[in-house]
Amino acid sequence: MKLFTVGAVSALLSLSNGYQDVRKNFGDHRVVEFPSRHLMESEVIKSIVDAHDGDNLVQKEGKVSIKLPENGVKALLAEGLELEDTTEQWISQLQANFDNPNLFCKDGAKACAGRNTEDFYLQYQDLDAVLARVDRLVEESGGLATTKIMGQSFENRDIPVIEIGDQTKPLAYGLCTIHAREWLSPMYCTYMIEKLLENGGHRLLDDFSFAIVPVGNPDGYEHSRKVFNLWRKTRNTNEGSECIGTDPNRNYGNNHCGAGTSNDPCSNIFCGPFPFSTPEVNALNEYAKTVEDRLITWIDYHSFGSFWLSPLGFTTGEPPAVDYRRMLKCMRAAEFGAESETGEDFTVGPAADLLGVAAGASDDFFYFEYDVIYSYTVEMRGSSFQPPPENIDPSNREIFAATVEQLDCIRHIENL
Ligand code: 0X9
Ligand code: ZN
Repeated sequence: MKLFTVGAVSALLSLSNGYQDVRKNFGDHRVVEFPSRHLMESEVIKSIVDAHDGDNLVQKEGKVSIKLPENGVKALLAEGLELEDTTEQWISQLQANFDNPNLFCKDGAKACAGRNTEDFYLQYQDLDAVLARVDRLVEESGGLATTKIMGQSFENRDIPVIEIGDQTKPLAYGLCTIHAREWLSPMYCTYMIEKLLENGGHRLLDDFSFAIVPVGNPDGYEHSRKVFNLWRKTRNTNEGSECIGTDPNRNYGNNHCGAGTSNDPCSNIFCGPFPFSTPEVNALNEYAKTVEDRLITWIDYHSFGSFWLSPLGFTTGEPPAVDYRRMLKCMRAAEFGAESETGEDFTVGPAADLLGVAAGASDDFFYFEYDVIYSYTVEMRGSSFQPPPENIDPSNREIFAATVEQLDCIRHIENL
């Protein structure tokens, strides 16, 4: 008789809860670490990585980790590169999560959403639980918060935006979960809404209003949670291609399809056929148009690596000093806020200088098109997209503390 292994049994038992075999998800892909991220500036290397749809997983401490198929690795080695193969570390880190019975709340959306604050953030939550909790928070806010549906995703899911406070005040526009696999992000926006509404309303509401989108890419998030944990993009079909999805953070209308993007629908950084081609990013922008005159800050919460990033992203270098001085001051305030809360050390600066060039992203778009000086991308903590769930609470606390410091800094500079 053939016996199931323990892993296979637990896989079968928890299939409906999104259990995944990370090694199977990887297929023949490997993760290789480059000793210096500047190697990525070489045209030869860039073209090999692009030709194999290399997935740039992270850049940290001058190094870069790229996931790409075996053939791509061979092509890089043929160039004489010295690469460290970190595939096994990645697989074991990500798989440890799925083997942890406490990774997700499995009690059903209603029960999960109804947990007390401490318990809700002990585990990752799926889309329904996140949105059910947000609904409950809004309902119980005594009119302090309201929900608007800003649009629908490609698969026709509603995308809610939560408006908090007096919507005539300067507006902080916050986005979570635009990249599907960055699971700390939906947990954070839910927490931020909770904190802003707690005890009759946070003091920040004296000077600011908020518009918070907890899950900007609901189709992708569900796919990452339930089918393929490293899914990044949206889930739209692409004409003339078998490949699915667009990188929503390459789909904005500033330097669309410029450097650090791809025109290949199979790429993880596919910019889409035209700006705002994805209904998700289009909805974010249509909403922005309706609040344009009040927009004071844009914050796009991603993960991972602990960065607080400003423009420029489409090219290296700083924005004009008159703007960058203010951007930097408030990034440093955020850095201080995070560090004081948990000791986590954030690196701050222009996006392209720190992470490499990537055009068509939200930070540049809000800065250039809507003149939002305080336009940021945050990369939350961790050494992978799905750090163990014990990270959720400290991540929430440090990012909220950082956001509060950032807003206090803006208030101070702009005399609000
Ligand atoms: O590449 C991105 O979209 C962001 N990193 S992530 O790993 N979360 O995908 C960084 C975007 C930074 N901003 C610009 N390059 N403009
Ligand atoms: Zn991201």
